[in-house]
Amino acid sequence: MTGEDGVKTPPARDRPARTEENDMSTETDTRTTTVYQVTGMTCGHCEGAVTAEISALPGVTSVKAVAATGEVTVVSAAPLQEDAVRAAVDEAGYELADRS
Ligand SMILES: [Cu+2]
Repeated sequence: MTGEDGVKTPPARDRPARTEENDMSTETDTRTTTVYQVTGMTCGHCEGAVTAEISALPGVTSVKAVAATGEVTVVSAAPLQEDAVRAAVDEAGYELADRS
């Protein structure tokens, strides 16, 4: 995300709205919403498996997995360690895509 010369983009955390393609953590009060990209999900069963595994992580309050887009939206009390999320997704049989 390179702006024009002299134009500074404000820090991400200061901006309330985010674009879908920029899947980074957003802090809202004490809750953190993070959108992860998971590869390999094809149906509701996949969504359920990923949701169940990530829901089991400490501090996670909400998980919404969408097989069609591969997006998994996780709401947690504190920012999650990506390694932990990756392990949970792996446990479910899928793969967490690298962020870019
Ligand atoms: Cu499936």
